[in-house]
Amino acid sequence: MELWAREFHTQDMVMSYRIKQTLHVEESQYQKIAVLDSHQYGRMLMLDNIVQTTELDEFVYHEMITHVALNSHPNPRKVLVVGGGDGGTMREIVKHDSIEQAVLAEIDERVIAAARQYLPTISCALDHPRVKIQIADGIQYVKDTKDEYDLIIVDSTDPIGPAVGLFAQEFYRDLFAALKPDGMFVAQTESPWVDAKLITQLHSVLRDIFPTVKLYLAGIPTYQSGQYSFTICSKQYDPLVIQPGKPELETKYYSPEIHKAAFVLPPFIQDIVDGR
Ligand code: AG3
Repeated sequence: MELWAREFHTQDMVMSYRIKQTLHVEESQYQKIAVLDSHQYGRMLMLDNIVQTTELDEFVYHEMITHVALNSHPNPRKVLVVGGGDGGTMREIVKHDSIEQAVLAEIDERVIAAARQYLPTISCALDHPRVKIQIADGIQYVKDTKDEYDLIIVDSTDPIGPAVGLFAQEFYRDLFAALKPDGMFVAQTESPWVDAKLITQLHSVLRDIFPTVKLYLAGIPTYQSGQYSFTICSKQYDPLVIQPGKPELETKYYSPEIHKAAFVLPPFIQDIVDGR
């Protein structure tokens, strides 16, 4: 028997994966959690039928959502990750010796448990001594925090269901207040091919809040269209400039050259960012 898992990337576009084995399926308080072993991409975590991460391509996303900000901030000590229960973002953050504490605010502890059990290469840093796990609603957590973090990373799923509030103006205002006066904020902001409107709207909202707002790109084959975007906002530092004295990182996608190249946008994507 052939087993296929599929994700609707849009109403009109489907991605299918041939599955070797279903490792785990559960319905948590918040969502349906599945870990499947696929032929093409290895083990993958799905939440409500949306692929969050796969063993084969996760490094692109996790390296790019962390190292661009951590290398353009001169001395990041305290970082907050909203979402990110699989632990991949934390694994990259703890590569930076300057980090004294990295807090994970994940709403669904079952995601953490599933990642711990079935995705050890991704979740391996969750027990790191500088990592602190808070089972909490990230929106409320950020609202209750003031002037505390050097960097906040929103490692969320798509803006549907419980994640809608993570793409909202009120949340971004709270985020700004939760950051130190020289803080930075990074979020995954979907694909310019299928979510152009979202990117235009987010950038317009964020430019009213942060002095610097930039989009950068990475190739992530299991996400819609394969070309994915991140948005970085900064109160003070230029996100394009790698601060002096940063040690070389052990990475598979990120490099100092990629850091700069990722901000080079084709004109049609620049138009999306500028709302033209
Ligand atoms: N969160 C990113 C998800 C977006 C993927 N969207 C999709 N496949 N439709 C990733 C979490 C990894 N830590």
